[in-house]
Amino acid sequence: MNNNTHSVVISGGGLWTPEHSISNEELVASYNAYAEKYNAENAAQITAGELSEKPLSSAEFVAKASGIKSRFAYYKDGVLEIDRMRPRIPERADDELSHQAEMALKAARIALKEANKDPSEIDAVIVSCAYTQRSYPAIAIEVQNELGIQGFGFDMLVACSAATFALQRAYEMVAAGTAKCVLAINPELTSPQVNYCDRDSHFIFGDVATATVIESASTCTSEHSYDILNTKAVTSFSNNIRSNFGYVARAEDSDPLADDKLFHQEGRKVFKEVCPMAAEHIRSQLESQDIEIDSVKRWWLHQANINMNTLITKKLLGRAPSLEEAPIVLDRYANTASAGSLIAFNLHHKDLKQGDLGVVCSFGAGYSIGSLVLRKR
Ligand code: CO8
Repeated sequence: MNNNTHSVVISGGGLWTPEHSISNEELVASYNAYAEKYNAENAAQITAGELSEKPLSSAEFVAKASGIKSRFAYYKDGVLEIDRMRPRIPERADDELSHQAEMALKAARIALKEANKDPSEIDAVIVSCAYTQRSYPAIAIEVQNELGIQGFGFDMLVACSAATFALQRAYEMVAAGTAKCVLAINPELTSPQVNYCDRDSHFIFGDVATATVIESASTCTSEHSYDILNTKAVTSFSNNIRSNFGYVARAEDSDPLADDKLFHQEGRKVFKEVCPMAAEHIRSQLESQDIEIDSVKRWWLHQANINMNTLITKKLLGRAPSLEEAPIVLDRYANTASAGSLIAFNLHHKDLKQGDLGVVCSFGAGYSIGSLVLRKR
């Protein structure tokens, strides 16, 4: 828990949306064709009880259970091919810009413009997301190099809370004086980790990139900026959302393409356990700041499931929030790992008036919850 005694602000945000999208109908048609082919090809083993039949998916179920109607894809090619079921992303040579750096740069350039900042004024770059496509050199250092930024950059991974935790680290760096102006970027390239052959999770994720500029109020010249009044983070270990993808797999002689190396979860348990944690987290944070819950004008919440968001805000407000109060973007974007709350922020903040309060909050894998209380300047 901390108080903003050094006037640290968010001075700009950037959102980059990939050009390709995949509707529930397209995704489900492809999954069902894959499942029917699998079931026909393995009919004897399924009848003998040696293999389980692949159940069929439904676009209506997906929309009702999750609120997701569509998702964006960095590369759509390959995802809907029933003999592939994963994106076909061309490999790039070491001297070419990496895919994630490309996504990061697109969002970063928008954020810099919004913040009215030149790269020469940035002195730290954080790339924070659910996965980075390699361990080193850091994607952040590649982005730093492309933008000609002096100073330092590093990558960090905190799954669903990568974006909010990065904002908190940026806040602390500016408050402590170890950086003057920080660019925090979330290139969420989730599609390579989605198991498009799994009925229960094939619909959940989409690709996107968000970026945010954090600096001292004394240097801020942007039109829309927010005092960071308070930050709060918590983690609590859970295996209910997991991916075993990692560099040790080679030494373990395990199958690098096995299902457990992709995103998998106990969705029901996550729902049940995370909602009360998130609601209590926000409630106690606001209470510690003597902020009445009803005085918060905007809730930029993590976007994993519309029913989770409704339940959390109902617990807080005692009523369902309007879409203006708690914007939902997951109908178009799906779950974008850590970027969801910042997509909501980027699309829904410019109408706020000076003094209006808002809360950014992420919740999910880890478990992890990260939140910031903001006030429009
Ligand atoms: N089509 C049709 N029917 C289905 C489907 C489908 N696609 N899927 C499930 N069903 C069926 C089930 O078989 C079940 O049938 P029955 O009642 O006969 O057993 C019925 O529908 C209900 O199934 P569930 O209980 O599984 O359904 P829920 O109502 O619980 O909804 C959800 C499933 C949508 C997954 C829901 O549980 C949920 O959203 N939970 C929370 C999930 C969450 O927040 N997860 C966090 C995600 S992690 C994250 O945000 C970042 C991680 C890092 C990034 C990873 C990038 C790849």
